[in-house]
Amino acid sequence: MPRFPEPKPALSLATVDQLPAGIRPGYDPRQAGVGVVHLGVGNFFRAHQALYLDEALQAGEAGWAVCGVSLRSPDTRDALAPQDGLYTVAESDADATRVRVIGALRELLVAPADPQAVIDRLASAATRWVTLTITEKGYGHRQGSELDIDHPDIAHDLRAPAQPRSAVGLLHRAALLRRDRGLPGLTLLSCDNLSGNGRLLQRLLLDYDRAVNGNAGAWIADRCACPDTMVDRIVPRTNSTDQERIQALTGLHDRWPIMTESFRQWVIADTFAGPRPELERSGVQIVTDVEPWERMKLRLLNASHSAIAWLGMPAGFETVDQAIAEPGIRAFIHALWQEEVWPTLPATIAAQAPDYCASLLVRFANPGVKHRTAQIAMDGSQKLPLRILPSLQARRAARQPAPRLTLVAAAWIRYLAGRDERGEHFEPDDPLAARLRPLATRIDPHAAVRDVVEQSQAFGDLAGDADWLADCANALATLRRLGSLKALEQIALSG
Ligand code: CS2
Repeated sequence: MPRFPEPKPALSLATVDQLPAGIRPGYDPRQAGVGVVHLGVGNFFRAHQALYLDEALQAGEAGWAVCGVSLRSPDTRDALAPQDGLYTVAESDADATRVRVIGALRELLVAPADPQAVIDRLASAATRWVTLTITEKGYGHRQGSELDIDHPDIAHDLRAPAQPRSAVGLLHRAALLRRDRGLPGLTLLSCDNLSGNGRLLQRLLLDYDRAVNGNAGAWIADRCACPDTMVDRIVPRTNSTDQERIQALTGLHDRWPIMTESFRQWVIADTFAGPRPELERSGVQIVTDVEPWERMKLRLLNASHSAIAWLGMPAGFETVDQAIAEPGIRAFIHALWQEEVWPTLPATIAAQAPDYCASLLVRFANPGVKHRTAQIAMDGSQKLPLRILPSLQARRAARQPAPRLTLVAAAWIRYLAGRDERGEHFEPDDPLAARLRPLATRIDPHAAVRDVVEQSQAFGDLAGDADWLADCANALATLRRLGSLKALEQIALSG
């Protein structure tokens, strides 16, 4: 008879005490007390904000545990509820992997299944903070940041504000209840990679309030705070190898653990509506102005991530560490930063950029974290305007060349066509894919670029810049003809 290995016991409150101190939560999760509602309870939140709040609980600050809300799928709740909300985070670098179990996630809700439970939690007296990671497309805004009343979820909520689906609709409904019940306002922390994310969230809430005649605008503006934030940590989707590695380290079966890097950063503007945990203890930076941090991250980290994804994925590089190990890609990314982005940054950020980028190269090369290029390549219509466009516009305004940024834009358009360099088809992942894919496949590269630029509305005033459109079409033609690596080589030789 074959001998199978003993199945590992499942992680839960009943088994967690088997783990050594330092790995298990150093407090009793049952006593933690929920004071934070998180919208969009995915891997990023679980490896970032939840960890900081876990450390606050660990330090004895009660009342900062989390109710995690999924706005779409029940997967996270289904995986974590049977293990009492506990999950393992592994921090992995070239030298070591360190695991710990997070106890901060105490409740799990699924908004489509029970929107009223979410509203009740948001409107409860115990709730002080709401954190959000709902991705760029989850805000329901137009470029230029006003509320998009045609966005399907927003349009739904404007018709039925008592049964909201969108984050903005849920928050607004809760704000009305809090105001009517005489409860304090909330600190609403957007933790998505958007420019001025807190200000954007506030504006959308006020736009929404006007659209539903809620008369809560003054209450939201005066009582709630929406600080801008900058969040940073590379957190890929979990794969089965990660799960096995982590299980081998803890000896407990976790249905959905997380593998991430050891680096993490959180910068928050110093505007809170009420109490806050002492997050500085965990290295959080509370500052007066987040913009320099946000710019540095979006235009250097996220821009180069997108470049690696759109150029690397169709060329067969499945993960960021594979792509950055290719000398041509590494040299291209370095030149993109140095030649085209650094000169557009304000002096204070530009001075830090060389060190910052050197550390990015190390983070991207981390062999412990398998960050898939296909994951980063998605939602380009939402990402490109924040990551690539501002640098491109600054270069054009200064009459400086930008062949690398232009190639990245062309690479996104090629990605949208859904065909890799071996001729295999794939589904481009973008909220506008159905509209843009047929345009991106146009044989004439000039027509493809013109139409995608126009229809995506992702390129601002570049849509009217005939010289840039021609450069972008030439870059697209080169990518189609030669593939990514040869196209990069051509730029390197001409530079
Ligand atoms: C990535 C980000 O998926 C993406 O678009 O660029 O999620 C990136 O990993 C994080 O912003 C790092 O903090």
